[in-house]
Amino acid sequence: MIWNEAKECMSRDELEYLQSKRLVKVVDRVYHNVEFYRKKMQAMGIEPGDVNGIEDLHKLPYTTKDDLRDTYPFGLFAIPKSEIIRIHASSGTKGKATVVGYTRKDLEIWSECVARALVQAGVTRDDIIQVAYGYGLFTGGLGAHGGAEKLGAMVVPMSTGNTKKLTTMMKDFGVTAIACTPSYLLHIAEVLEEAGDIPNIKLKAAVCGAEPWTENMRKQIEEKLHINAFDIYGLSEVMGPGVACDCEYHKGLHVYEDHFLPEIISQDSLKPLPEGEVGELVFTTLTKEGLPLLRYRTKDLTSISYDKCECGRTLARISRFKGRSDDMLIIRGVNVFPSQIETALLEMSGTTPHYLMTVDRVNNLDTLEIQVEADGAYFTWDSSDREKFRKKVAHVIHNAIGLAAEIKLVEPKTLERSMGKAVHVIDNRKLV
Ligand code: DLL
Repeated sequence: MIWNEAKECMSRDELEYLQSKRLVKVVDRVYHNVEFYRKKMQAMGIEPGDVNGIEDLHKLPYTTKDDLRDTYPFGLFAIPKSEIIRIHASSGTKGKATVVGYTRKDLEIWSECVARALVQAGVTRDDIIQVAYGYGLFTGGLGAHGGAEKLGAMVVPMSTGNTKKLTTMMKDFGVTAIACTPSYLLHIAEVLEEAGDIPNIKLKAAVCGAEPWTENMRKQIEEKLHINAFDIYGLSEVMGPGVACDCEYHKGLHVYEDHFLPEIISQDSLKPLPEGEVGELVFTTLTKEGLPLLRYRTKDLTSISYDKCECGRTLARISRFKGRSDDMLIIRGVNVFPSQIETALLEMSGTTPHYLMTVDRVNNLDTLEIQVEADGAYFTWDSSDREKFRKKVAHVIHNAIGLAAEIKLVEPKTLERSMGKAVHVIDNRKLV
């Protein structure tokens, strides 16, 4: 049985005892196996023996995405590479991907966590689930896939991209559950609606995440498709989808705290905040072998509650996300840092590093246009040379951010210069 399948959760005391035991072990492991942590702890005058339980968590150093970048690709791995059986990666800052590695046991625990989320969404082994997150280096596709297989449901590994095929299979196979981003599900709903196919589907549940969405969007999805929609959260550094998920009461996302120890900290003082206050979510992984992380700063803003949920689960709940404390955008499920564009432009000739991104949502699909200032010489070329160059810029930017964008080359000094922090992004998406 998947732990908590029957809501047989531990008491908070039992859970905290387990967390403490696991924390002591993970601190010892990273101290002895990861030079980065050993050096950091030594610089702070901490030894593994100083951490005897979760009450000592505050003594430990934080970890950031930049630390992963600086130790790229495998510098934070805590186990020989021969034990790593899978790699995933997400966007890093300043041009380097954030690489994460999993041992066999890590993959088993990941599947278990996603299976828990699916159970919370009412999915069972009798369901047919379409996984319409991207497969590949992104953790969404294979993460959801592993959890659905663990549960024993019938998995249709759709991935993203072919909505017509997806809706046809949804009808023909009698698909009962779907895992995809909420904006994509709204798009799917529109396609089904236009074809008059809503009465012809058997969908009953959706497990959506990977991007910000609102309670309103959740309700829209539920009403349009006559299903129950759930909010699943995760990040590749910590594991992937399945770090937390909401239950049928939709009063916050239950964090799988036996594996991921959460804290909410103040972005200014970096000190832990009391229950209920909004701050940055931080995780310490308690069981990961490949890439254990101490106090990883997610940059996601939320609050936490330790009250027992109406569903009976004792697991802490985080509220729907209030945004991020950095400039990361999530466009069509892909994490994009504007600085990646600047880095790419600086590395090529013929452009200046001045750019403006405009993000829109058309038919529930994100669109991205990027205006880039070209060198003056560009405007003296003939139109076919200009088009060739525009395509080159589009290719370079696509490679840098992992996402195709509509590129417009504009004359030097046309983009507004700011007196303060440069404005590089206009995000017109309205999360209603
Ligand atoms: O997005 C993992 C995932 C896949 C989660 C599928 C859920 C479903 P990353 O690409 O590393 O991993 O992006 C992680 O996405 O720090 C949040 O800012 C955002 N995010 C993820 N889930 C949610 C959610 C995957 N339910 C980043 N609500 C995180 C709001 C979310 N934001």
